[in-house]
Amino acid sequence: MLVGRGEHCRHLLGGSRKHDREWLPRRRASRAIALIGGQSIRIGDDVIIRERATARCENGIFGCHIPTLPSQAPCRLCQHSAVTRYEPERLPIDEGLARGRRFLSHMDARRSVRMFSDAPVPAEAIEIAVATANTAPSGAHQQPWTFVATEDPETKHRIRLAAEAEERENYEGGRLPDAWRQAIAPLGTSADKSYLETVPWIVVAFAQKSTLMLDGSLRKNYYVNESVGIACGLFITALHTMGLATLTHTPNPMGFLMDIFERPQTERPYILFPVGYPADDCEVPDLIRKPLASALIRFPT
Ligand code: IYR
Repeated sequence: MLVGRGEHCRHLLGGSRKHDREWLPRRRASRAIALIGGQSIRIGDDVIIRERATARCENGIFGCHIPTLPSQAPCRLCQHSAVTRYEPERLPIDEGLARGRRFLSHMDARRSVRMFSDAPVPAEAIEIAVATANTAPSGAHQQPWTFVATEDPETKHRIRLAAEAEERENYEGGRLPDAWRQAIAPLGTSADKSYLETVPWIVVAFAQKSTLMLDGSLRKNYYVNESVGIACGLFITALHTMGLATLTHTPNPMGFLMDIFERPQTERPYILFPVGYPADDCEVPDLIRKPLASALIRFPT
């Protein structure tokens, strides 16, 4: 019995070209799922165990887990239960506030960077950042994101050329409307995107408008923008926590990323993240954040 196109299996196997144009019999597909369970990222036992359970669960597949309602029975295959206790650490109020203040000051020190060092960044840092993004809440827990990471110089070169071609149209070809050009003028940006080749990693977040399921059906996803946006925020936060820098880069239109990364038509490029350490002489625009009074309004006043 055939279960889906090769495109889908490539998705499950994390880019294996071997299965690109094949239809796989169900037996092979099951092995693929088990393999994913076996290959789970090594960031603590907890993650490994949960990835394995999800991969085998009949209620959902790798990256596509559908939560069951409390009234529904646990999964017959892995006994993944419908509900579980949630008991986060209950902090004394002062301790919670102290942690919050420390976290705020940590995040307030983050800046978007365009001047990167070429110093290597271990693959595990990318795995940690994507695993953090993967904790994001999402519409119907559909987790409609794919993060594709490359450290391949040839791929980074192709991305730079394509991004600069689009940006030349934006900056020099008059594609950016005047008001937009004025809004970004203080940032001093241009069509030069040489940092795309300096950085050790480029990570692109793709949004899944729909997800191809193992049985070949197409599942429509809900609140895709909100979900992927939150995941990207967590990704940036994790990078910053590891002392790494990035930039939320959108060299629009970004269709070239679909071709370069061979993504299925169910996805669209969402944000391109160059990832690395800031250059030793890194400078950033001297921005001021708007005051809390402009960001937070208490109602009624
Ligand atoms: N994508 C272009 C232009 C640009 C757009 C915005 I909105 C910015 O905040 C900065 C730049 C570029 O990356 O240069």
